[in-house]
This record gives sequence, structure tokens and C-alpha cells, in this order.
Amino acid sequence: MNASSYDTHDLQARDSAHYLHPFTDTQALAGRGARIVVRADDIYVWDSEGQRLLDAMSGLWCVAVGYGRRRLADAAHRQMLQLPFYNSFFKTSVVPAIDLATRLAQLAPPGFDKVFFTNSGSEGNDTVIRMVRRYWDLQGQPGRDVIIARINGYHGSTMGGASLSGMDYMHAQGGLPIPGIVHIGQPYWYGSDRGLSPQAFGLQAARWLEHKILELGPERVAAFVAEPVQGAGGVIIPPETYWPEVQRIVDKYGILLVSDEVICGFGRLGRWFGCQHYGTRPDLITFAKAVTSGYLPLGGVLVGERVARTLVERGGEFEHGFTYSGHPTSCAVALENLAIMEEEDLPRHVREDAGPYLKQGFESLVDHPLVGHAQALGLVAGLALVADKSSGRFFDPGLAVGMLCRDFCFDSGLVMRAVGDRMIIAPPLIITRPQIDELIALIRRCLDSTLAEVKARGWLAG
Ligand code: PXG
Repeated sequence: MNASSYDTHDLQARDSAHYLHPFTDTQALAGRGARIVVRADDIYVWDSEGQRLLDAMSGLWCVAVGYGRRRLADAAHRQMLQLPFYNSFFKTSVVPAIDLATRLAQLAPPGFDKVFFTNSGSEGNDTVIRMVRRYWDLQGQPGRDVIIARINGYHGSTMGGASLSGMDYMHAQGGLPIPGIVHIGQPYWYGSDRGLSPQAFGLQAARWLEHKILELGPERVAAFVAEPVQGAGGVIIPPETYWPEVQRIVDKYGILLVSDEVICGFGRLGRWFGCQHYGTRPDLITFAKAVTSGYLPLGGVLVGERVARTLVERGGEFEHGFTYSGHPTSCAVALENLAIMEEEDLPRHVREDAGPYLKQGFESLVDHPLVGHAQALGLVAGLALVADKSSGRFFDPGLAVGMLCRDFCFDSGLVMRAVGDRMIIAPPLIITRPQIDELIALIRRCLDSTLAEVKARGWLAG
């Protein structure tokens, strides 16, 4: 279907009449009308008006192998004809779930031999909460039930996932967090007062964990849950000192470490798992998104030896699961997706080619008058827009300069996300050098448009 066969106005009208979008002000969207995305190929999507956009967000951090992969459609088609669905309850199992569990155990860091399947990252993290508490019950320490997470971390939108997430505006809706979840600060050096070097700040941020453990009493602390690099919080890449110090602290107090790799897993940071980049040794790993490259929903939890042994050998029945845990068609697509990633050696492509090339291009944007800080790792990157480059002073958040910039991006054919005044990207892992050049040029052009607008409105210092 070409663009002209879509009636955008009709689609927008019915969209606002009937479709409640996630994380959206429905009334505001109705006034403006949604952009309707109708097709995609490689790293590009097209809307109903025929505009092409370079999708530097991989859908929503998930389309790792890019769009238009016939092999994934064929894998789903084959599996649907063979066995579209069967459950894994009641002493039954299905071949694709067995094969995927086996494959994930091979790809995961040593000691991860078991996997629990869910449909999403949120359900993965709800599973984590139940598993962690079950583990300590079985260890004879039922009072050890407090989970520490981070302000501005994102772990999902279910009651558990949103509770782990450190976003006040989410907690304000629905009486969250649930009991037994507390938050510490994030390792965002540029967002701090910058009184310390990044390395010293990284140590300080890790030690907020130790302070919280001591404040609560170590005998009450069950786990620390965190993303290797915070994604939805604005691509916060911690200083190199942060993770080794966190590992030292969780080891010291015997606390479980949970690595939420819903974004960082499957090559995003240049290794199969983000914890392998930082050298941490988590007990549980949450995954979703890129495991299927988003072609079908699938998530889960990789369970390390310490927890697995206790749950399996001493736990009896774990009273938890979903109709679609181990969905055969989703698992078949995941297997094919992982096969593509291996054949194309995508983690290495990110680590040795696309990642370093993106870093060079993206971090050069720091010379732009609006950019205070720009940082990339693997194929995630974020920059901070500032009102005053020399002092690094931020804009008044009420001006919503990030949103202004994002609108210029959309209008110029680029999908880039704004988190406050941080502009972030996570392009498909297959992105090539010429496409990275195109991406950086587009970002620069959008920054120029934003600068002109901000100047015209008199918002720029000096
Ligand atoms: N953990 C992390 C680290 C995530 O990024 C989830 C858990 C939840 O996964 P599900 O599949 O339940 O959505 C996520 C999801 C954004 C954005 O605005 C990011 C996510 C979801 C929606 C929006 O960047 N990440």
C-alpha cells in the first residue's frame, strides 16, 4: 500500500475516538492527531503521509536486527501452522520454549542455566520481585524483603515494575510503590553539581547503596535492581567506577544483584549482556525487547545458580506464571532472531565497528552551542541541551526545549527521543557507517533548528 491509500484524517479521528495510548495525554493528542506509522524497512519507517523517518529508537529500543526481516515472519508462519499455542503448565512443554531456554543458557554469562518466560519486561520485573522474596523465604530469612532500586530508573509499568521504577509521576498514580521498595540516587554525573570528578562521583553514587543498606539494616535488604545503563531515564551512562563498587557492596552484604537488561541485553552495549560490559556478576537478569527484535512480545528472567538452586531444590511449586509463558510462536521468532544476530555477529559489530563510530560522531556534537554534554556507549547515546554552554546551566524544565527539539527531529525525518532536555538514541544494531553519518547530520540539523527557535524566543543565556 502506498501512502496515498491512507486517509490520515480518518485514521487520526478514529485513533482519538477509541484508542487510549500508553503514557499519553489523550485529550492533547486528539487536538493534534497522532502520526500514523504504516510500514518499515531496514532502519527506516514511513508514515501515512509518505514521510520517511530514520528510526534512531529501534521502534522502542527493540528492533535490533532492523525491519523487514522475512526470516522472522517465516519463522512465525511456520510455527503457527505447526503449533500456534500451547501452554507450559500442567506438566507439559513445547519445543520452541525448550530450544530457546537452551540457547539463552548458552549465550548468558556462566552460571545462568535457567530461564522463566514472560511477555514483557514489566512482567519480567514482577517475576523478579516474587523470585527474590521467595528466595529469601526459602533461605529462612523472610524479613529480608526490601528491594532497592534507583530514582529515574525504569523497570516497567505494572504494579511491581512501576514500583521499582524511580519516577515520582508514575508513583503518584495508583498508590505506588508497593511496600518494601525504596530508591537511591542515580549515577548521573552531568546532572549533579559536578563538584567531583566523574570517577569520584561514580564511587559516591555507588556508596549511596551502602548507606541505604546500613540505614535499613542489611538483614532486611533482599536485592538491588538496576539497569547497566539507564535507558528511558535518559541514557545515563555511569562513570566507570560505579559498577565495580556496587558489586563490592552487594557482595559484602550478600544482597542479590538484579541486572535489568531489557534495553542493554542482546548486543546493545557490544556484548550479549550489558553486565558483561561492566564485569558485574548479577544473580538475575531481566530481558525482553531485542530478544525477538520486537517482532513478537517476549520477555523473561535469566536465573543464576544461587537463586535457581534454592528455588528448584527447596522451593516446590513456584506459584507464578502467565498463559503465554513460553509462547511457542514468540519463542520460535526469538530463536530465529538470535540466529540472525549470531550469523551477523551483531554484538561484535556494535563493539568494534558501529559503536566506536557512533561514539566519535555523537560525542563531536558537544561542540554545538546547545549541547552541554554528549556520551555514547555501544549503540545508546544521549546528550544534554543547556541554556548556557559555559556554565552548563540547564533550561527551565517548563520551557520543554527537549520536546521542541524532538518535534524538529520528527519533521526532519528522524525519530529521536526527548527525556526532559536529554536527547537520546538507540538505533538498530545493524546500522552502517554511512547511516551513522546520515544520523549525525540529521541530529546536527535538528539542533540548529532548535537553536534558532530558542534564540528567537529569547531563551538562550548571553
Ligand atoms: N525494564 C527496562 C530497563 C525497560 O526499558 C521495561 C523494563 C518494561 O518493559 P515492557 O516490555 O513491559 O515495556 C523497560 C521498557 C521509553 C520507554 O519511553 C521505555 C520502555 C518502555 C516504554 C517506553 O523510553 N522500556
